[in-house]
Amino acid sequence: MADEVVLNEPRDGYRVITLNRPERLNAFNPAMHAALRQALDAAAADESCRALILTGAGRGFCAGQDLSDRDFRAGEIPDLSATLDTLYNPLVRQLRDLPMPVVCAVNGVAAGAGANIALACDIVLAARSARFIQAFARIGLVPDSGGTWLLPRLVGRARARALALLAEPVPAPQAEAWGMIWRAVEDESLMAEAHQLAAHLAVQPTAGLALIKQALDAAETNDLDAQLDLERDLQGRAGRSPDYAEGVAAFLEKRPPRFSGRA
Ligand code: T3D
Repeated sequence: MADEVVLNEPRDGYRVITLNRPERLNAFNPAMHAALRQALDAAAADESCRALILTGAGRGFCAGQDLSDRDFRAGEIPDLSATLDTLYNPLVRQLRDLPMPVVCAVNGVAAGAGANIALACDIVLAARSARFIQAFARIGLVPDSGGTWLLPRLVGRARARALALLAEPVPAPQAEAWGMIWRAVEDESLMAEAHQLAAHLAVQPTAGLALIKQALDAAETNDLDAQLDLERDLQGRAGRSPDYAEGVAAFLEKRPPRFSGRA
């Protein structure tokens, strides 16, 4: 297991996916991209998996692209558009489209694409000692993996610009104060809190939560009129789900609901 670049651990109702190249702060190489995509595919295909935790092994969450794969001494001029097209963009799309909530447990530094992949998750918890760095400008690149889209929406235009242009680290408590992440927690309690959240989400109306994700994603580009129409359509689907009937019955019978998670 120590030589697997992504660990995929099933728990009761959810999975823990761990980036596992700690000697490089879990920087992405092609093998880690492939293993992560495969782990996400497996989770999406598993009906019993109703939430995910994404975290990193060792002292970092993810340092973005593995820069030791970029050897200019060999005369290579990498085609970074192709890397984004084939590796990072499909990964971000896959993460956003998963039919269950993803809790990102940011255990340490999250830099470059590593920061933006964390921010693309549904609920971001971070250890107080973790930091987020839009490291791209330090090496002449543009924030990718959705960073230029996500950051202004999360922290506003002024902060997004300064973060991208200065590439300064944002400590987790600051990220929480700015609304960039859900919560910064004590380092020692990070994983316990992530498990608690995932276990809670794993017994919620999963299909309904997927519709909520869909509505909030669409709201980023829809006008109010279009969003009202979408809410009508999604609510129609939610209202036909067995979990809606169960939620109402549980409320009326004054008992905890037993959600199946199905549509
Ligand atoms: O290329 C494309 O396909 C386009 C896509 C780009 C997406 C991107 O993510 S571009 C941005 C790439 N990432 C970075 O520029 C971040 C580089 N890393 C750092 O700036 C620092 O390591 C950190 C700020 C993240 C952490 O600093 P620190 O002082 O805590 O740790 P460190 O000593 O720098 O790193 C520890 C080890 O991890 C070290 O190895 P060593 O010396 O112990 O053998 C370091 O070289 C290695 N490491 C860290 N980041 C990377 C890395 N090795 C390869 N690639 C990395 N990105």
